[in-house]
Amino acid sequence: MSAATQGFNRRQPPAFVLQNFLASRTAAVNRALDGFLPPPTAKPATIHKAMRYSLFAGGKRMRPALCLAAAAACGGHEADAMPLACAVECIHTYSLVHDDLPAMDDDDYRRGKLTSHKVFGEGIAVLAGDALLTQAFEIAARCKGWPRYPHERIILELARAAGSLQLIAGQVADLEAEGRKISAKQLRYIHERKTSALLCCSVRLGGMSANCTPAQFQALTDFGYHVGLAFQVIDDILDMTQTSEQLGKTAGKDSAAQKATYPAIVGLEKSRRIAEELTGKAFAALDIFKGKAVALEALAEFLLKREK
Ligand code: GRG
Repeated sequence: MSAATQGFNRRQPPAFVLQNFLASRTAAVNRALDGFLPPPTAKPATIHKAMRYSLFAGGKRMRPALCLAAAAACGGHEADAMPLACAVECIHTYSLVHDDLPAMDDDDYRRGKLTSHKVFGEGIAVLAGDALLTQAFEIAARCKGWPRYPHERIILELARAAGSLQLIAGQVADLEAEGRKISAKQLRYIHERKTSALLCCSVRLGGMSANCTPAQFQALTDFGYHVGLAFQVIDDILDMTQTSEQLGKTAGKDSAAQKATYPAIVGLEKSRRIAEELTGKAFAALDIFKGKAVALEALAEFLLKREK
């Protein structure tokens, strides 16, 4: 065997670099979203400008990244997962636009920019949120479906995560808990719905686009559930410990609004431990992928250590 061939045989697969993964996938998701949305000049231009304003304001694109990473872990093609990754990001952005409205969290900044209603007025911001939610289903409707996950199963997955038993239920419970003392169990109920449901849906859709096995689907569900809960605990910690400039949104809002959060109920140190434990459970769920879920592992670690 020649020296060159020996070198070839010994070559290791390239190390996974999360920064490169995130940069390339964010660019790909932005290109795909640009293609899915009506152009900003389409009439009525105001609504299309407003939809694009919030969608391209510089979000971290964590849900699309999780969706694409889950597809890869199951041996699928990211191109098949891309429309679903974009659909989830549209739903996520709609929820942020509506959450920032004066009738809800009343925030002036999001993703480092003025919120939609501050730029376009409340009426257009409500409609931009509505249009992004509807756009998500239009994008998802174009997916053909897969043998284990027919087309209607995909639409059902999105509808359930965004609906009145999950995302909206979490927001309702969150609104109703404001200024009241709630238990850790009630807080968990809010986090499961307000945050974890859509993150979990992202990885499940990625798996579905790879026609994943039932065992892989269960593993992705466990992973998404725990990563989603850890994400919210970290979000609450960051709200308390970071500045508005670092976060790109108003910091310290939770305590100002007397919101129930893990740091408020159990303190910062215990909250950090809870986030670590939840991330540990998310990692454990990935065992079934036998080292093929490198991107999901790296994302879970990144979400635990993030500073914004
Ligand atoms: C209005 C139906 C409706 C729901 C609103 C999104 C939401 C529910 C409330 C916003 C406040 C909040 C703490 C939501 C939990 C999910 C969360 C932490 C969102 C922020 O997600 P990031 O950090 O945001 O991924 P970017 O901007 O990076 O995409």
